Amino acid sequence: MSHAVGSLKALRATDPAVFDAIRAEEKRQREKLLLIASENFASPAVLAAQGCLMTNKYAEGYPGKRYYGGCQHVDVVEELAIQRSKQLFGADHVNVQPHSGSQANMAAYLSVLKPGDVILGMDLAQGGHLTHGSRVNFSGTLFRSYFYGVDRETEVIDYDAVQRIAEECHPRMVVVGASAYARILDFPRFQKIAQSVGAYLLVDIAHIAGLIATGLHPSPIPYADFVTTTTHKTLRGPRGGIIMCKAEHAKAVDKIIFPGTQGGPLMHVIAAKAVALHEALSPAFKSYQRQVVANARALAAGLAERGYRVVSGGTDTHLFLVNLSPKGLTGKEAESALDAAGIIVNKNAVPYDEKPPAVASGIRLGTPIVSTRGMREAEMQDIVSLVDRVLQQPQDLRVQREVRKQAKALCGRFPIFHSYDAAST
Ligand code: DSN
Repeated sequence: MSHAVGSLKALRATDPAVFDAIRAEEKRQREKLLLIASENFASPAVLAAQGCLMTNKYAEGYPGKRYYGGCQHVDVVEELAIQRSKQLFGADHVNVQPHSGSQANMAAYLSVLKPGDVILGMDLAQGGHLTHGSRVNFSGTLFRSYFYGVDRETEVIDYDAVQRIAEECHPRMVVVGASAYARILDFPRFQKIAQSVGAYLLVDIAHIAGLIATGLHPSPIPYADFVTTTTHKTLRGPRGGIIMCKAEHAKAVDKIIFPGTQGGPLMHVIAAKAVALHEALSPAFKSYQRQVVANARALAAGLAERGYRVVSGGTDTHLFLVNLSPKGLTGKEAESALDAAGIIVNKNAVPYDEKPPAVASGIRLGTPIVSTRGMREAEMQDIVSLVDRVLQQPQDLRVQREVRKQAKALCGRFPIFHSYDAAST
């Protein structure tokens, strides 16, 4: 076996089926307008690190305290990832080994809770996350979960109601964080609520990590016992998780990640996390995050001007929901018509949705990817026109064909990815 490390030519020669699928995915990412709020385009440097030969190394344990020899170099990248996370977020303690956001949350829970303890999180149906106590997830079967949500009128979190529910259910942990909530989260208020009932506070910043890293959303670090995140959403790194905590929880967190819930860390992914965190410390990353938020605001305002009902009336972040009931459309129909037109969104429940999640009354739109491509407010207006044209006539195949061409042309003005083409010639 002799080939360049990470060579795409080697991949094509060894496994043309996988190579072709990857190349087709690259074309999809290059040519379609991707508005999934939880996705982003990792940089070439992040991709290079994630595809590197550190995948070959076992490194159970932590830097300087491993269960395997030969860990000198993987120790370097893990230390860099830890130091950079601390610098970026200001946390006392960081563990960069969670394979995912779910595993980071599991570790945060199990470091201080016992099965059967009560947790209080945001309702998945109103913008929360599966791992915040949903009955179909470990968090809702291992723990007794209760939920808070948003006010029916304002569609923002009703903090007085959260306080009332906390007093009723006496949680051991209050969980904050969302996957479909567009407004600033009030962390000091959540801390007060948690403290008033003697609960720990866990804040899952997966969606807004990039905004927090750059000061565009207040930080939960001073208020929370635990802060978890994924690294691949607004933070624009590799797919994975990170857990941060107060110094007093450091030992328990490290122990529950390894050996408690995980084995060998993914050292190639940790290397890529280090690279992403380095990028996130740059001034360019702050400008990028500013544009993400400006673009989301422009997109939401543009759609509202065309008569779309934006949940909570707008956004403070990288995403927002559109309630399509007034337009007589379901989220499922909209997602499918837009997909056919080269615009990728996901159907999403809106607060107090009466439709099942697989149909849903809304769609969720986010701007991390289009902003990574370099699009700005003017292009958001182009996207508004394209989305509106499709949703006005969701059955019209001619419209979908025309919009697909326009979406591709718009993406073509903001080119990205050339490597797979280069490898295949
Ligand atoms: N699935 C992610 C999202 O789309 O928000 C959350 O884990």
